[in-house]
Amino acid sequence: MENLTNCDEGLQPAVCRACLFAKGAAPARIAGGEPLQAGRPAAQTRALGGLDAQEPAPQPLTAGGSEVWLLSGSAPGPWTDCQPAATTSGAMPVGGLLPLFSSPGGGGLGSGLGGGLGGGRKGSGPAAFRLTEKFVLLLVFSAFITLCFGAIFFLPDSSKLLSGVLFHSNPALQPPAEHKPGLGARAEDAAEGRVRHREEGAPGDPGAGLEDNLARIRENHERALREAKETLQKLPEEIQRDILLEKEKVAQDQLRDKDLFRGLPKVDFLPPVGVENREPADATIREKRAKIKEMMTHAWNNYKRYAWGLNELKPISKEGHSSSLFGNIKGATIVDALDTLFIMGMKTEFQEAKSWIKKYLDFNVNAEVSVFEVNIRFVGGLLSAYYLSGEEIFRKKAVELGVKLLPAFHTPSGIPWALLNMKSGIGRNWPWASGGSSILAEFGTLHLEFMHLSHLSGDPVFAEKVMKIRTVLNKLDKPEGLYPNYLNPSSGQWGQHHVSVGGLGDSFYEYLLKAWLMSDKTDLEAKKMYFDAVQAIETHLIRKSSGGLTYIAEWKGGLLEHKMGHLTCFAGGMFALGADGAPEARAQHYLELGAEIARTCHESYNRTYVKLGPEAFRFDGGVEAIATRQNEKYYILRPEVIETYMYMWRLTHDPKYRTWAWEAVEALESHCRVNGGYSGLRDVYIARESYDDVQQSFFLAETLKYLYLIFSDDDLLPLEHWIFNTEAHPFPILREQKKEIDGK
Ligand code: DMJ
Repeated sequence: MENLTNCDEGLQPAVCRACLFAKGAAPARIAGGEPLQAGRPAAQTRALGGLDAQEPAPQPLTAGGSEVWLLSGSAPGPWTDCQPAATTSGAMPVGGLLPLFSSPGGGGLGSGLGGGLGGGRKGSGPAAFRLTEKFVLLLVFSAFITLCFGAIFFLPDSSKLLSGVLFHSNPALQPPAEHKPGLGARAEDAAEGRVRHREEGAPGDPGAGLEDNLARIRENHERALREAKETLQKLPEEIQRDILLEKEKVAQDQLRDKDLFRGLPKVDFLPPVGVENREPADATIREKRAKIKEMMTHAWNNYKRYAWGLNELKPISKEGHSSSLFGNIKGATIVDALDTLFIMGMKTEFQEAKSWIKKYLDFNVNAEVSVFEVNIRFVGGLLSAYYLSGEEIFRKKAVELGVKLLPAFHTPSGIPWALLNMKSGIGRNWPWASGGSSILAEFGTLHLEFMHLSHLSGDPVFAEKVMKIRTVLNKLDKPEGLYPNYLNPSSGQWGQHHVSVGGLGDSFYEYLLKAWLMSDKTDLEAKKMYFDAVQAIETHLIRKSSGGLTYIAEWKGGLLEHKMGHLTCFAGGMFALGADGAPEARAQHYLELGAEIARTCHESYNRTYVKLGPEAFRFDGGVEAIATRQNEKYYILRPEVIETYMYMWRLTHDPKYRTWAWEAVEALESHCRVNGGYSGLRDVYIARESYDDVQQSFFLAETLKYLYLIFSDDDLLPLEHWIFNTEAHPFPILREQKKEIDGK
């Protein structure tokens, strides 16, 4: 079990698979204990690990056409974690375990069992075992192996064992249990925002049983086999070249790290446009806006009182809430709230936050983080704090974090990993994602931040990384013009053909549109990709219910699931914001489409008891805009519906959007506000409060900010000057972006 325990300790899951599975191994260390870099294909890493410079690659034992790798007991030497049985140094040779394969000369039973079992047969060598004894031993040994494999695959709890041992055993990174509230799962798991990019049927869903887990295991296994085969087809020179390339990349990143601390280039700070924050002329609107600021004060003060410096607040337990999304990075609420504090004029609080960041915000954490979440909340929060305040500390921290995220791009295709250990630079994907794929909404939601990182650091590397993603996407065929949610970073090919404008897909589309807008409308490629995608979405996903509600369904290999997520509701604002760039004849259409989505999402709120919407609602089985499954009835203080109201208000000034936004304020106050802050709810259809006890950082970053903007004049953060990232962090439009970035 020692090796399995090693698999618990933050090693790449492929390492652990390597211990038990036929090929596809990816030892996390090479000789000398140097960690291998993320992005090296699993099989390739195995070959490298075994090579140890001049050593021949370990040869697997071939049995019945399939290669078998065995666990070594506690083999010393470079492969300290897991070791293929046939390694040449420091490992117990296969023959040492299999008497019939042993040669009298050693390395077989004589040196293995013979030396050990032979304790009672002093002086006896290999020949001391008779053929029958050998046969019996072989039988016992094979029975043992069969038993082990049988237990792993077929015992009722084997899925746990496998996901813990083979993939990764850090419980924090196990798939969330968001669909389980009714079954005793913690709603805060769901509430951690991890749910955002997941879909039903993933592990943790009560509907996803052992079968699903085993299917996923098989899928992962097959992928490992595929990768191993690919590597085996490579010539040794190619492998060597890949190693060198990989090493160069790592060295470059290290240099960049050092350079950064020698100082960032001087950047002229342009005073931000539209941050004056004038009081609205209308007294009622002024009052409402003041109320929203009071809500922010309540949320912030309680976080400060009970969870200061931790990631989020548990408003019922009155203590900190740590989310695995951020590894050991701390202070998510502080960083996420910075710009909301700024625009609301909460200067003292902004200064407190700044001092904490200066002293304590540390990215050198030895834990895995979600690249996407850290990017949108931390990089995004720091960038906008810099652009609003001009304080250098925020620029420095943003670029420092950007550099730390770069190893996530060390994959054969350049499509980044979802998860990254920021200390070791080792990355991997969510174990539940189709065939080891990266997620469209995750790798597709880096563009805005990375373009700004290049702008502020003078280093084009960030922009290059995200442009590479685009190149890969543009080369691929899209089924019916749609972008599947899964893309394999090793092969650069799509995974399952599932398409969604909600979880797993959403902000990819948002970032195409905003990339175009943020480039001062010079990034025409992004514009084209956006409008092409929207056209395919309209044709294949957008439907109208018999009650006249327009909704966006999900697409699974050509079949529609008539369900819309709360997350999908952001799309109303997106369609309206994009209207401007559409051909004239279509502009009005997109504005109307935005309005229709806003109405549908408002209905999803209105049809609940608490007047806040569920996580997902359906248009089938005789219902419209209502959650029918218990595990879709929760509300975790999400912003998407209010975000759409904000864009619709700014773009149409139809007063109904302020009315709807105010309804949401009242509902939040009546049902989510508690002494210790604001809490999400487990069920929006019941009168009894069913608190999930999490005050999400995005409640301060997004929900309250969008509400505040709805009751402010349009000249507070005007849309002609600012682009909101997907976490509502405002970035200025990069005027003359081309000159500035290309000119370096
Ligand atoms: C936020 O972290 C961001 O808005 C993200 O893009 C989607 N989900 C959450 C809030 O629901």
